Amino acid sequence: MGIIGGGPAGLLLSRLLALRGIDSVVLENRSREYVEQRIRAGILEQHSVDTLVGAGVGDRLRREGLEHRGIHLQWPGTRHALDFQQLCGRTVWVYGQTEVVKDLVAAQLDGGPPLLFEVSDVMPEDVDGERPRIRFTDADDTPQVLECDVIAGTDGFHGVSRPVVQGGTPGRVWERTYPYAWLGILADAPPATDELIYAWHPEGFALYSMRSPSVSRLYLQVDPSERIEDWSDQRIWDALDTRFAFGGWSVNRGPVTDRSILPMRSFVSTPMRRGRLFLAGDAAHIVPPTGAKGLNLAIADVTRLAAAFARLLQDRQTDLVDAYSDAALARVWRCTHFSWWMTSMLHRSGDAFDAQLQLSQLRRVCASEAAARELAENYTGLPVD
Ligand code: RFL
Ligand code: PHB
Repeated sequence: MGIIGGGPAGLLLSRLLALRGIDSVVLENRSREYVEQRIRAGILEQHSVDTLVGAGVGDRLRREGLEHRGIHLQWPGTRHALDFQQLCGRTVWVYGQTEVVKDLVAAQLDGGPPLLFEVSDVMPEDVDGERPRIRFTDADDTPQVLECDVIAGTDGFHGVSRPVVQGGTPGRVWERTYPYAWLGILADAPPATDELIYAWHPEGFALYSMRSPSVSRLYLQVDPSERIEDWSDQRIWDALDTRFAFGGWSVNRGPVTDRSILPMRSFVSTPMRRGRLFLAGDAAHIVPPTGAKGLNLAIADVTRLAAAFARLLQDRQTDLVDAYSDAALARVWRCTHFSWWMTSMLHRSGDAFDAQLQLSQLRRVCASEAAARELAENYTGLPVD
């Protein structure tokens, strides 16, 4: 079978299929260096960890990943710890998406199915028939055709697969663009906190995250029209100090090694299938990063898809592929709601009434075990059926 896109979704799908004895070819339009360096997500739900370990790519994750029992919620004058382990019996892990991708690429190149980098002109064809194919140009500029039983479109938000699905199925797109963006930095500085801090502040949201005991990952809410050139290191650190201010505590500074501004949107494209072409991960849906759900949803999608493909190709039963889109979308919408809710609770809208509602909601989450558990269950990931 053919897999378009070698991000975490495509690479993990190929691995899960190989373990079930199903051949695949992964087509990636970027270079290996590029996909391994792209800084993105950092939080893995327990079921994502279990899936990676079960797929035989969890050794380094278990050695180097940092298990986190909870998060801190903060607003001026208050920093409150939520203990996920106590609230719902589950935890999350800090382990960079870059590391997940490196582990998956290494496993694939070590005797796994073919993974072709730097391909171009990728196009799925005849997806409504029994024998779809993918046309592409390989890294040596030679046109190629890959005949497939089924095709997975795991080519991210800007890929070619979603337009093909939308072109042939009655469906629709659901979208919300938020009037916020995140300025994210990676810094060689030991995190000054044991758990992530989600901070509400009148000047805007800030998030204190990390990648390792010596590397911090920090985010600031900024206006989407902001330009990264206008943010000097000094300005970034000063804004972080202001928004995280709490007693005598302060943010640890260090050399900034990466910086970017990211737009925030919710996006769901339904259905996630046309004929023998199936979408998974960011190709079908995007969530704002506030709930740390994007990578975890991509992993949940391909776990479901691998089982459905095995059922189709090995048992010749169509029940699981037929159920795939609706079942995956149920989880997608839960995560879409949670990510929207976290985003709405924590970001400065500029409206004083909104600010009072946000503070009331934050106080409620910290005062009521039921409200805290609702956040904890969603953050650590609801069980996969
Ligand atoms: P990806 O990672 O975008 O991979 C798609 C791959 O397809 C390739 N591609 C093509 N290949 C062949 N032909 C074409 N025509 C192609 N077009 C594209 C691309 O080069 C790429 O390699 O999608 P995938 O695999 O679905 O994975 C999704 C995740 O990357 C994404 O959801 C997360 O990064 C979102 N996200 C977070 N998710 C979490 O679960 N926890 C987090 O803490 C978290 N933090 C984040 C995030 C995303 C962020 N950004 C930059 C959007 C923080 C940030 C800053
Ligand atoms: C990250 O570490 O990149 C990260 C953590 C939590 C989020 C989003 C991003 O909600």
